[in-house]
Amino acid sequence: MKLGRIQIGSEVAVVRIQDDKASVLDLASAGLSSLQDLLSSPELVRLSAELPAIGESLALESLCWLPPIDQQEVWAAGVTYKRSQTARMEESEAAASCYDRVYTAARPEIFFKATPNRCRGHLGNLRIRTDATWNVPEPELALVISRSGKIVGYTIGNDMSSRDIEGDNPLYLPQAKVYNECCGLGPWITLAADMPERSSIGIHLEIHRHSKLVFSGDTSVSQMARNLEDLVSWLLRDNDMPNGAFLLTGTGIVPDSSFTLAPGDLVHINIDGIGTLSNRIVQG
Ligand code: DO4
Ligand code: MG
Repeated sequence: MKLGRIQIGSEVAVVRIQDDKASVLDLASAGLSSLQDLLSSPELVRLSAELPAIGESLALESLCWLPPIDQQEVWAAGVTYKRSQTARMEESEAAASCYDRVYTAARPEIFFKATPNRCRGHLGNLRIRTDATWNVPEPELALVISRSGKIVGYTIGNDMSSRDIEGDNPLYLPQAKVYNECCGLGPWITLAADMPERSSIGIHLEIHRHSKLVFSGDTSVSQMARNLEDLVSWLLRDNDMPNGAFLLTGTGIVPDSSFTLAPGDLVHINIDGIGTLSNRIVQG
């Protein structure tokens, strides 16, 4: 089962996606008012399947997708794949030992990534900072965490990053990571029970410029050095999430150092069991 959020005129609707069609869910019939309420319901699986639909089912291509987030905070884990460790050690000689140590330490790197207003959904624009010169998308499996701290679903996250700012000084990490339209989420959430076995989840990134493929890369969740529940338990240590949370689980795909995103680029991230999140890159 997949759940998403769409814009219809001035209204926001929660949809169930099945057989390449979306149906608007009548949340009020179950006393719910948001996707977040549904995701934190103990009856999530049953309600997702059984909530009555309002109106006709809709073709997916015709919809205006919103990121599948209401009021949750978005956090991210870093240096969870060998490729991220290596790329960051190259990016910053001064901070190389920090990345080296965190890759093997018991405590993972976890940082605050975005508020809902900084997130964009499928086909929305993602931004390069005006003061950054070296930028990349980071294609990441995103965990959807309920108010009670359970992984209830998965979506695709794009942890947009300014490598020159982070590489200059690791204390600039929040500025390299958190700014307007810095985070892609979507296109929808696949409920946990419907995901493929973790070790077989592939992640694929393509970047197109003027209709030409300028970068592609692949990884798999099996390459991650961390366990997903362990990451969630670190996130929630002394850190309540009364609205639930999203946790991006780190990138295993980093383009070579000569590559930087340009305004107009189209970034496609595909993750098995979820689908494809596509975003246009803008700057300024
Ligand atoms: O250490 C900085 C950020 C790491 C990160 O975002 C990643 O590995 O995905
Ligand atoms: Mg990242």
